[in-house]
Amino acid sequence: MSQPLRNTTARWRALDVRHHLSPFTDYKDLKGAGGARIITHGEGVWLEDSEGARLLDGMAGLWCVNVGYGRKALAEAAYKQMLELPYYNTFFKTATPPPLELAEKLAELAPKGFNQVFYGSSGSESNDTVVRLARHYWNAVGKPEKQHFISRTYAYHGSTMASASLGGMTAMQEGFGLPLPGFHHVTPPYWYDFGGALSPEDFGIQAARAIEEKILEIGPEKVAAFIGEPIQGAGGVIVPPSTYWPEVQRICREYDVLLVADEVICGFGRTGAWFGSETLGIAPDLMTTAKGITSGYLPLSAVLVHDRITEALLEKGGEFFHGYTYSGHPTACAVALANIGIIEEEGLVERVREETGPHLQARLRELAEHPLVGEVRGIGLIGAVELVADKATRRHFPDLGKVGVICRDHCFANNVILRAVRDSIVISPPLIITKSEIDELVDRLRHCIDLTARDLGVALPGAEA
Ligand code: PXG
Repeated sequence: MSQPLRNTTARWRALDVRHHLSPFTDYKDLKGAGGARIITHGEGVWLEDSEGARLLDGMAGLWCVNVGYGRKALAEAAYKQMLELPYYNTFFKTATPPPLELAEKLAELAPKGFNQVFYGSSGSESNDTVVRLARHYWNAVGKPEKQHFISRTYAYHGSTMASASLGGMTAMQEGFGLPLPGFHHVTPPYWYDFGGALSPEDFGIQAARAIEEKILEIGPEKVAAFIGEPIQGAGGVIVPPSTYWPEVQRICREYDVLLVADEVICGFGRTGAWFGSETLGIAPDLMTTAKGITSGYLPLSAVLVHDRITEALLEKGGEFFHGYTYSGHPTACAVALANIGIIEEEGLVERVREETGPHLQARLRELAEHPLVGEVRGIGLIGAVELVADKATRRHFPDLGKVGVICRDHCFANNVILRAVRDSIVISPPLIITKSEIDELVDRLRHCIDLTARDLGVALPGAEA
């Protein structure tokens, strides 16, 4: 007989130590510290831990809980669908209604020409699908040698073997036999670190031309696609200079290279448009989405495919030997429909574009005066504050990443959840955040940057010596 559960923090943390391997974790470190902080409840932008502390979630979970926590409509959509038909596959000439209804909705929301959708359960899966789909496409149109992919340093496209190959995180590749053959990386459009003496605009062109050089090095006849997030999220919220994407677009067209926008973070309202491609002026051939499509309530992802591609596939693709048990999962798709319904009814995309996005960006830019802050960047409800040793020369602290963690830990201790990427603090709150909650978030962040400065012995104006 099973024992009744004793729901205590001590028990859960002990279970975490004894039985649980969490992602992206140094086990000795976490288990040595007695296990994870246990989060038990959520409402709006607020989380609660097992000790009753309230935390302001400045990261929307992991860049995904766009409509915030505690949405009954999403639970009800899942409940209803589970009773009707929790699961059935879409493999063998069957389908269920929710993925079809959702596909129509996605085609309506997406830029013109994205009329077909391929489902998965995560951003990683969707990017694996992109690799297969792009190669399938080039096989279909009689260019089977077009197999290579170009991406960027600091890109994050997932953690499966192919999506981590697309990604540009060396720690995820070294020692894992990655990247797989045929995956190449170029400089990201990260002016602060890579721009040197160039203006951001000139650097944007230079960073785009790095793609052109790579295409020519590999041979245009061998390059299948270039993939990029409109704004690189997990790479540190890298907002490209305005000159970058138009030049990338030109290059991809010129060399007949597919352009893939990874919208896993930027999609579903984060930048103040349904898709980051619209905000950044990109006209891609394929778009990967996940996270915000269900606001994280259930796992779901979708590759949106432009007619340019599907026309060839429908005509001469033959069977596409690819798919997942949960491709088009009816319950996940029903939740996605309800989630999109909320985003529409509450006008969240417009609110991010016109009200909360500009407010967050203005409040964050006030931090640029701080002695520790080298740059503030962002659009809509995604942003980053870069902490540096010397503002004038854009010099980082030695041991890059250490100061970011100090600041992030202060945030956590002060009940605001933000992430550190190298020495940038990144911000991506639920889209329902109010202006006063944004004020609270930025005020707490400023306090934590002050605490970080104090730890580093950096003098603050107005503070006693
Ligand atoms: N593309 C992008 C742009 C992402 O941000 C993925 C693909 C992969 O999605 P899945 O669902 O397979 O995780 C992501 C995921 C972080 C962090 O530390 C970011 C992500 C995942 C885990 C951690 O910021 N992004």
